[in-house]
Amino acid sequence: MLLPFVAMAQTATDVVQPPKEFNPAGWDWAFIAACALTVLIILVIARAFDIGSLTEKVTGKKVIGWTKVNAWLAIIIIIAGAAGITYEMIYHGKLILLNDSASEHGKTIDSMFNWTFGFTFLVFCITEILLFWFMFRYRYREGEKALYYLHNNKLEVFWTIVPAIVLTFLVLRGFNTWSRITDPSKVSKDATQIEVYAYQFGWKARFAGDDNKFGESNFTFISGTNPLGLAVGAEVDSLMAELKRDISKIDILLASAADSSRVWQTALRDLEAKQNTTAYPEVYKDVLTKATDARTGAYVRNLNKDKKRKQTNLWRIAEYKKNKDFFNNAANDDKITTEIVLVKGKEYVFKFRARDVIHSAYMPEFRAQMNVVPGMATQFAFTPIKTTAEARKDKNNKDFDFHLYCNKICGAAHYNMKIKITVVATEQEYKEWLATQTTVVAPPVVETPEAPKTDSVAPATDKTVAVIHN
Ligand SMILES: [Cu+2]
Repeated sequence: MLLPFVAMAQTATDVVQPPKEFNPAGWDWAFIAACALTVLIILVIARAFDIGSLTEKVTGKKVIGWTKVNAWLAIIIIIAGAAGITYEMIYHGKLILLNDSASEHGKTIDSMFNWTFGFTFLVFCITEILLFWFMFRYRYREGEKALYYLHNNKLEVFWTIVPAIVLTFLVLRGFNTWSRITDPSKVSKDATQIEVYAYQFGWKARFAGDDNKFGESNFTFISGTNPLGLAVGAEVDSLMAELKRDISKIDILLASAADSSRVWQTALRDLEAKQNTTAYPEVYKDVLTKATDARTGAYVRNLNKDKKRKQTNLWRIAEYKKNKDFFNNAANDDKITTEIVLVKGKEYVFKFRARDVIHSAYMPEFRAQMNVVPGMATQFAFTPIKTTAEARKDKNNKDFDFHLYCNKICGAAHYNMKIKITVVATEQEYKEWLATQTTVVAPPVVETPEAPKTDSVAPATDKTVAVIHN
C-alpha cells in the first residue's frame, strides 16, 4: 500500500438497507446542537462585519482589511479540508481502497491502481498547497506591485518531461497487463472456455459438454427452447417446421382477406348504427382500426411483410443447414446454465456474446470487465485464486457470493442483471455440478403443418361479438 486510501470498491455487493423509521429519540442531538451553534456564530460574525462596513462608510476610515480576511480564510479552508478528508479516510474508509482481489491478475491491476492513485494524489496535494499558499502569501498589499512573469523554459521542460515519464511508465504497464488478459494468443491452450451470453435482462452461460468443444451458434436459430441459438439439428428442424406452419397460416389469412375486410366493415357499420361507439370505446377503437387497416390495404401489406420476414429467416436457416461443419453435433451436449462455477487455480477464458444491445460483463472481485457487443466477439481470461467459501470467511459474511453484473445501462431492468459465480476448491465439485445442468432439449418435430380453422379469419373477441349482435 502506497498511501492511505479511502474505501471505494467495497460497496459493490453491499445490500441496500431499507430506510429507518422516523425516530427523533435516536438522533444525535449533541451534533445537531453543535451545527446550530456554528450557524449562529457565522451569522453573528457576518453581522459584526456589516457593522464594520457601515462604520467605514460613515467615518471614511478603513476598519476591516478584507484582503487579509480572505487570505486567512483560504488557509483555514485548506487545513479544514485536509483534516476532514484524513478523518474520513481513517474512520469510514479504514484506509482501504480496494478489497483483496480474487483473481491472479487482479494483484497487478490493484498495484497499477495504487501507483496511479498514489502519483496523482501526490501531485494533487503539492499543487493544492502551492495554490492556497500563493493566494495567502501574494495577496494585495498597499505599495506592492505584482511581478510580470512571462515565460520560463526550465519550468516548461520540467512540467512536460516529468508527466511524460510517469505516464509512459503507467501506460506501458497497463498495456502489458491488459493484453495478457484479453489477447487470445496469450491465453494458455489448456484454459477452459465459458461462453457468457447477455440479453435484456439477464445472463446465461454455456459450458462445453463431454467433447470439450463448443458447438456453433447463430442468432437465426434462436427460439423459445433454444435461447442461445445453438446449432442443434433437432431444435433447428422444429424451428423450421414452426416457420413453415406460420407461413401457411399467413397464406390462409391472405386468401380470405377480402372476406375478413367485409366482416370488419359490417361490424363497424353495426356499431355506429347502434350508437355503441361511446358505450364501448375500446371495442369501437379496435374494430375501427381493423376496418381501416382492411380498407386501406394495411392489413394485407402487414401480412405480406410478416410472411417475407419468415421466408427470409427460413431461407437463411436452410443455407446454414447445408453446412455440415456447422451442424457437426458439437452443440448437442453443450450445457446452458444460469450460474457460473469455476475451480480455484484453473485458468478460464470468458467468451462474450450479446443478443440485443451492448452490455458489459463486470466482475469486480476478479478485477475484470469487458464490453459485450452484438455481432462482435470479445473475451477475457483469468484465474480465480479464492473460493467462495474462503471469500465468505475473509469478509465474515456467510451469505456472500461473487457475481457478474451488467455495467452498461442497457434498459429498464439493467439494475437487476447479474449472474452468480461460485468458485469451488476441486474439479470434482465442478463436475458434479455440471452433470446436473441441462442441454438444449429438442421438442418432437411436427412434419405436416396443421391448417388453422377458417373461422378464425376475422378473430372477434367475445365482447366484440356481444356488442355487434346486440
Ligand atoms: Cu445489460
